[in-house]
Amino acid sequence: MSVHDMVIYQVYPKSFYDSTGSGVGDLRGVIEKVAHIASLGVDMVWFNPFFVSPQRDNGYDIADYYAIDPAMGTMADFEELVAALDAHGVGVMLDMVLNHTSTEHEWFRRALAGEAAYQDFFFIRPGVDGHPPNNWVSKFGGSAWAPFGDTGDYYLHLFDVTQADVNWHNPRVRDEMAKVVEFWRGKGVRGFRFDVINLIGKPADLPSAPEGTDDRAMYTDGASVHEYLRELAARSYGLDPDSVTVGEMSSTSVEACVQYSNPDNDELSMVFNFHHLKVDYRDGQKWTLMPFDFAELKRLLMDWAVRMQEGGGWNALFWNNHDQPRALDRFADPVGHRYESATMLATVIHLLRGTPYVYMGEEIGMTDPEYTAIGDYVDVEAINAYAALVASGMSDADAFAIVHSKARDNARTPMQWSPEAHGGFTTGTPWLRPTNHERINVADEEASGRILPYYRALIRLRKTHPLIAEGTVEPFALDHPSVLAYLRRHGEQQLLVLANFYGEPTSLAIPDAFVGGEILIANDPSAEPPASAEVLLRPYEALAIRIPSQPQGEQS
Ligand code: TEU
Repeated sequence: MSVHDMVIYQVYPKSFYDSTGSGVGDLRGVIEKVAHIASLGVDMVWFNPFFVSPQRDNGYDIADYYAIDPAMGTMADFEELVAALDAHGVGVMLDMVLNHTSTEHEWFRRALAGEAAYQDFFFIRPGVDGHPPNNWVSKFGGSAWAPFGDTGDYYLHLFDVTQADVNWHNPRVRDEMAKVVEFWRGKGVRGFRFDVINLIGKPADLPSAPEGTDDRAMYTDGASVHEYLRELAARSYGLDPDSVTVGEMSSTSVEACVQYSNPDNDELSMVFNFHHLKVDYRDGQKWTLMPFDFAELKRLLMDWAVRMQEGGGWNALFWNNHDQPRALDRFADPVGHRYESATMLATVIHLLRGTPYVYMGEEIGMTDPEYTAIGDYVDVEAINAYAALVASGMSDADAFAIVHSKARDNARTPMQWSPEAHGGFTTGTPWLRPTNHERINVADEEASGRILPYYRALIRLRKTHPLIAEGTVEPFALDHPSVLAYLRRHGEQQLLVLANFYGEPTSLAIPDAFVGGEILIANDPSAEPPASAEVLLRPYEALAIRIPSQPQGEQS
């Protein structure tokens, strides 16, 4: 199977379905909902981490890579889940958090207890004049260094203080990490998502960032990442033609991503980057409020599409994940035009060059929750950010407005299965509260909704049209103020994809060749083949026009 015609579904297990009434989702809950996943036509499910963890960062703080968090189920449940998905031809992708471990991991405990061999598993350094060893900051706020017990030394944590960065320069660490991947491959797992994997090549001397420069440049996409990835591949997934790997690349560059994902380099199948999801950050800062910059969004999406193609790289395509507020709320209109917005955004991603990912709930047009108090949020990042904003002198109301629009919890609310209590997610008290399940839920979508069928149709198109899976991409009408457009070509065939990102109608000129072309898919069921080279688009309309309309040897 090629990753080019795959579509991957993301499940946040804590919030998918609770089979026990504990208020937290679990593996048996996913087993109960396999039919929903399979009905989408996806090839693989990426599960966020469900390993043993103190849950300081919702499972991204792993204390044991080989065991399932008892709150989520047992190894037998996991094996049953793999089999249940496999029965529908759906594979499993696990989240490998190999850049850091929980400070409750045995390696860190033994390091703290004084075992030198394990101290070399982490970055432990003396302070400088009573200050941390360098000026790096944690992505969750504050210094990236914390006291290492009472030794007077510090350990590095680029994320939460309980997530200690692991020293990949140590060959024993690399052995251990390859063993982890092999263990899960032994359970039939063929997909791996590698968390912030472009941070594993930080220089061993951990230099401070020069005054006034961004410290991320010091540790991101470091020279040795590529070498370590190739080594990991060679020891585990590298020779398996069925393996699917995706690296999460934090603050990366196209050049680096080409290298990670060009098949000739034997590193990864594809990469996630986040540049297009920072177009509503003021001055590059997440904890701000700003309407999204459409021109920049377009420029970034098209620039990455073209440059990844030129370099033979492969992108993972996504609007949503467990770290991002819902794209519907950020880039479109979840109130007045929910159907059009959801399907327009989906069209843009699913017809592009790359592998689309659907984040649970996206397929029914789920939105950010309508929370009203800071107490509704549980994510460590949101809580730290709120405190920092208030400490900086901002009013509670302004700080709340920012958290409300930016918090990762926006994506983590339970999957809304039905209009019943807690969206049918749990019979207990949900760990995070859904707010609009009476209006937005799977049962209603199945009965009479239009978003879910549209997702199924889009996913099917990739499987039936090499034009979508394999075609080249080029931007179209880059200067248009409200339409994102691109062309795909494959042999004789061409596809023109148009998406109006705004609530007002607009028009644009298309190449004459597309006049009278076939509508491959449109979110307006009454859309007709264009009668002239001037196409009128309704609010949030998405339209894909194909020529020639009846290719030989391909069924639509
Ligand atoms: O996220 C990496 C990452 O860079 C995030 O911190 C992202 O920038 C942030 O969430 C946006 O606000 C990965 C996981 O996806 C995330 O859930 C983890 O918290 C993080 O790594 C640490 O493992």
